[in-house]
Amino acid sequence: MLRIASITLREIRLPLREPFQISSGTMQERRVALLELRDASGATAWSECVADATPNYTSETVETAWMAIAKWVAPRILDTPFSGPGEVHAALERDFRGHNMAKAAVEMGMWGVESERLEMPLARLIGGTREQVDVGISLGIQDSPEALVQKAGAALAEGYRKVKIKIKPGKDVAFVRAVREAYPDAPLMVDANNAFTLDDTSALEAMDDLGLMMFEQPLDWEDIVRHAELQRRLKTPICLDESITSLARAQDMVTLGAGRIINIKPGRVGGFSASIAIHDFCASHGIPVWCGGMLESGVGRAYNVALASLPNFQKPGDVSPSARYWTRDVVTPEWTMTPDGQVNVPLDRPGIGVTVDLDRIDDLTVRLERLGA
Ligand code: OSB
Ligand code: MG
Repeated sequence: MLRIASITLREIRLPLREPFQISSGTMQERRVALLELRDASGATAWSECVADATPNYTSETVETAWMAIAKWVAPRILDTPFSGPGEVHAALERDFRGHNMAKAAVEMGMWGVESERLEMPLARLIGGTREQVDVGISLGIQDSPEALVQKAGAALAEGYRKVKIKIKPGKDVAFVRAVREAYPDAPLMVDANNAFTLDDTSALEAMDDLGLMMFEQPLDWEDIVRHAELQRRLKTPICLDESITSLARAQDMVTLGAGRIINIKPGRVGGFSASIAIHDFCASHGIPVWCGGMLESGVGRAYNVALASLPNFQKPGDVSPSARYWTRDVVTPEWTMTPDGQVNVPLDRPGIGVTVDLDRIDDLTVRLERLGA
């Protein structure tokens, strides 16, 4: 029986080593909400909310997620017995609309607590089968094709198994073609974060012959139908990110042919139960999935690595090592990558596999709220 007695909610500020630019904005630092959940049995676990400062990926922000957790999500689950974390998503969906990142932070934390309570590695608790996960890098928009080629080359030399290039109109074909010419056989893909429309797909058509693994979310953040039209025009597989907010949206994608690959981010879909349901559905429909990232701290990364150990996570995930993002992470050990581009799934200890550095987190904390006993 899982019964959460308290949740301590904190916000920390973590400066990125270098700014990260996507089509809708630039991030210099991450504002991260971290949760520490405590079960009535005494088991505890940390989790992370992936909402950022501004609503330019989805509509959620740190502020909205904080409010949703404090006002609705936490009160719904605190002191409430659940037979396991698998019941939590349905309960939250029944009572509250939206706020997936807020729900996910609590729901995933409850999977974390369960893994501590049952003294199992989190990856094993959720049915993970891999001992290592393939790692890709997501490169922000660069000033010039030359700068991008240099970054891509460095990433390939480091061992990354996939290079994802952020694009937007005007910073697209020439940039991606330059990387393709420099590295003819490299596993490359692009991510537009909604920057294109069906009315002008010329850049996407021009990139259709570059041997890219996929085009990630070229069109509107909620769109399925137009992506289906676009997929009919392109041979490169479309991968949906923003549009897949639930199992139902994944089913819609398959029904309408709106994409052939899904990027699963547990925060975006409301947590692990929804992620696993989408994973299983995709497995049974021949749709490969991979684990996306939200520039998580080492806490959120632990959940992504555990999730990516499920069998249908067939392509490298955006689960880069700590040093790609931070001068110093908030967990020990920090996340590292092997020279051939893999991250080891922590299977040698119960729980999420890393320990939070509480002194460091205290130093970085800008607000704290205690919910429950
Ligand atoms: O679209 O995948 C995205 C980061 C912030 C918002 C959206 C996205 C991203 C990334 C980062 O691509 C991937 C990572 O965490 O390394
Ligand atoms: Mg994306």
